[in-house]
Amino acid sequence: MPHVASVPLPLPRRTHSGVPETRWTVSAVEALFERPFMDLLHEAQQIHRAHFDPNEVQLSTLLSIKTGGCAEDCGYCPQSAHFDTGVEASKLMPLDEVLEAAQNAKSQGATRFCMGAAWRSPKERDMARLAEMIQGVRQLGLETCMTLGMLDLAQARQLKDAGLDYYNHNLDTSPDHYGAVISTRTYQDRLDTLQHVRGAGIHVCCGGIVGMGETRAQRAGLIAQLANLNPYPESVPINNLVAVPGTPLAQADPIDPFEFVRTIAVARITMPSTMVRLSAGRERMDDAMQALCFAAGANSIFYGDRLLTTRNPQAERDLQLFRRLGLRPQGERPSVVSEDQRGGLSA
Ligand code: SAM
Ligand code: DTB
Ligand code: SF4
Repeated sequence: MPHVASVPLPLPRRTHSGVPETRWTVSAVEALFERPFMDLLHEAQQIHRAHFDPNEVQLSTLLSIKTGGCAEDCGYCPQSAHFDTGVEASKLMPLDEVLEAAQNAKSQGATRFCMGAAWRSPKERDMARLAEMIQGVRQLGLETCMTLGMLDLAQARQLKDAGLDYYNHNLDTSPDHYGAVISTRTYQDRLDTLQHVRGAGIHVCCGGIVGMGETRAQRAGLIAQLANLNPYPESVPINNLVAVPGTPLAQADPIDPFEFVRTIAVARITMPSTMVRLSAGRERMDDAMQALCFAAGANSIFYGDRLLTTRNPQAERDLQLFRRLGLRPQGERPSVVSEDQRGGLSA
C-alpha cells in the first residue's frame, strides 16, 4: 500500500471564484515540507498534471525601466541606495527603448513582459509614461506586468485602465522574518498594495525569496501567507537569493538545493492553479536542479540574459534545456522533434 505521511488537514474556507479553496495553517505547510522528498514530489506532480500541461513552461522577460537609487532598505537588493553595490542610479527609461526591448523579448519567444522600477512607489509625474509603456507592449501582443513598489488604489486603477495584466509585488518572506530583512516598509504595507491591485482588477503576481537565513518554519510561513490570500496569486515567483556583494545578505548561506525544490513543490500543492515561477537564482543552478524544479510543479521562468540588474541564463541555454527535457514554451504548438532538436537531445 502506498505510504502517505499524515498531514494536518487544511481548513476549508470561503471562495469567490466558485472553486473551493483551502486555508493553510503554518504547521500544515510545515508538515508538507517535512514529507519524504519522493512523496512530496509525487503529490506536487499529480496536482500539477491535474491543472496544467506538465510539459509546458511560460516565459516572462524582465526589464529594469528605472534602475538603482531606491529609498528602501531591502537587505537582498542591489538597487537600494542604502548599500554600496556599484549599481548606478538611472532615470525612467524612454518609451522607445522599452518597446525595443519588448519586441526583442517577443522575438525570442517570451509571452509576458515585466517592467520593474526601483521605487518605493511611483510618482504622479511618471504615470502617463507608464501608461504608454503598457499600451505599447500590449500592442506588440505581449502580456504586461509591472513591479513599481507600493500602489494606492487610484494608482492601481490608472494602471488597469492603461491595460496592465499583472502586477508583481512580493511578500518576500514570512511575517516573523521580515523585520530582519527590511525596515522601511511593513508587511502590512505589502498586503495593502496587494489588495489595491486586486481591487483594481489586475492579476496578482506575488511570491518571495528563499535563502535569506530563514528557517524552514519561516519558509512555511511565507507559503501559508501566499496560499491564504483570497484568492491566492495568479503567479507565484519563488526566488533563490542572488547574494550581491555590498548588500547585508551578501554572505548568507546558500539554501540546500533539495530544500529549494521542496519550496517549489509546497507552493504547487498549496496553490494548485497558480503559475509557479522558478525565478531569480537560476544562474547558479545546474540543469538537473532546474529539471527537479519543473518536476516539482514550476511552470514558468524569467527568460532572457538579465533579471533586473543581475545575470540570468542565456536564452539559448534555456531553450537547449527545454529540448533535452521535452518542455515546450507556452504558446508554441506541440511539434514533431526536428533534426536540430535531436542534436540538442543527444548533446
Ligand atoms: N521596487 C519594487 C519592489 O520592491 O516592489 C519592484 C522591484 S523589486 C527588485 C522586485 C522583487 O525582486 C523583490 O520584491 C524581491 O522579491 C526580488 N529581488 C530583488 N533582489 C533580489 C535578489 N538579490 N535575489 C532574489 N530576489 C530579489
Ligand atoms: C521577482 O519575484 N523576481 C524578479 C521580479 N520579480 C521583478 C526580480 C529578481 C531580481 C534579482 C536581482 C536583480 O537582478 O536585480
Ligand atoms: Fe527598492 Fe524594490 Fe530593491 Fe526594495 S526590492 S530596495 S523597493 S528596488
